Amino acid sequence: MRAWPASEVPALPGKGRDLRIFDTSTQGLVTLDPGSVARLYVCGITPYDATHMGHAATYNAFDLVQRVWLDTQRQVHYVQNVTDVDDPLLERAKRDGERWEDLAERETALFREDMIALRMLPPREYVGAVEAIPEIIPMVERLREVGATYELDGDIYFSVAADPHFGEVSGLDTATMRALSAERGGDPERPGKKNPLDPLLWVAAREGEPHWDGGSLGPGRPGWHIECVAIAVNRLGMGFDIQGGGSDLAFPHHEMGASHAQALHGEYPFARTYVHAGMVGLDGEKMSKSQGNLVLVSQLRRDGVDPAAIRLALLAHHYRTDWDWTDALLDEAVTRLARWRAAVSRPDGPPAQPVVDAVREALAHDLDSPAALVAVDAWATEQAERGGDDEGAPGVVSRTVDALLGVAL
Ligand code: 5CA
Ligand code: ZN
Repeated sequence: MRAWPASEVPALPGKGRDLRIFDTSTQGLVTLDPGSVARLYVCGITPYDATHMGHAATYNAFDLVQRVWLDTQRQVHYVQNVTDVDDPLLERAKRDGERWEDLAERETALFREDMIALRMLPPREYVGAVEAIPEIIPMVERLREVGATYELDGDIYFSVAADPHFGEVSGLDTATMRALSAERGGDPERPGKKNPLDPLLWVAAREGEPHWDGGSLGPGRPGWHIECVAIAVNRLGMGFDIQGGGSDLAFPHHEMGASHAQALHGEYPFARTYVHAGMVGLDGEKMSKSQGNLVLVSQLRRDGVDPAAIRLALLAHHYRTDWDWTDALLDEAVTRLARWRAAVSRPDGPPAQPVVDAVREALAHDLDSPAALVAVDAWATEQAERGGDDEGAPGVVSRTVDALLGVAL
């Protein structure tokens, strides 16, 4: 699948610091040591509705990861998927009397436009579930060979008992796992399963649903978790640096994905760290396509909102906190953007290096974007109140804000 064009990342003086980030699996901060090519997998959209602020906030967090790594003069091998065949997409297409392929293509195209507008750097590889089916089938076959699967009325399940490390990503107790499994696409109540938590690897063809020739698996379509495992492991290998997504993916999606890969390869771990962004809500409810309580990036753009202001509104929250979208947040971001733009429009100003250092420091410390904004605010205030005579300082600040925060002033 085609990704989207990258906005330019200006070079900054000096070099950034190594990223320390909170790992869900160990519940602590980890200093990553990614080598010359950092490896990042972020779970992509299920394209049945447009990008909302929750998606945008999650992709913003991982865009910061990529930008911090680029600033340490590393390359970044970033892979993202598109879940372009799955139950919610099929249900929505059916409801609206549309071909599921058309729905997926249209919403993916809109997502790309939103990502470009928000200045999110693209993944190096952007891969759809449908195009990954030829990779998924042999993986399920191998899982069957190692004894990690069983069949139920033609459907193929993964046995969580096959991975001794099952449960270590999310660290949840069984009752919580069971409740979340029911909420998030699992089928813990289905009779005949060995463990209620066992997830589907291959869904046997059903009347009126799309299916593919699965070879020895029979006609059907892939389960959700194996999709991301195939796309990630075949491009990044085992033990890549960060598996990322919103906190709603820690269980079951990332837990199951890790177990699929670990059982398949007999190697540990799937990812070195599991990083999760908080949930963005509206009026106290998680913003979700299924609930329909959405503030859409594309709608705000149509209303004439500057995407740089949307991005500043996202950056005003630490990525791990849960927060609610409000119109007031957007107003604050619009004001901040105007102040920053005025401050960098002069030829000289207060020294820029402290701002570069502070933004780098803030982001390297678990992506503390609110602290980064405070540093730029302080410089803009100084510029407005007293000015400064460092020639070129506004240019350096402007490039810092662009390179590290993805905001073009
Ligand atoms: N296609 C799967 C991942 S393989 C999926 O979860 N798609 S999604 O469209 O539902 O979500 C895309 C990304 O946005 C995921 O990382 C998800 O965790 C994140 N996300 C969804 N809703 C919110 C929200 N309200 N706040 C923050 N992030 C969210
Ligand atoms: Zn995923």
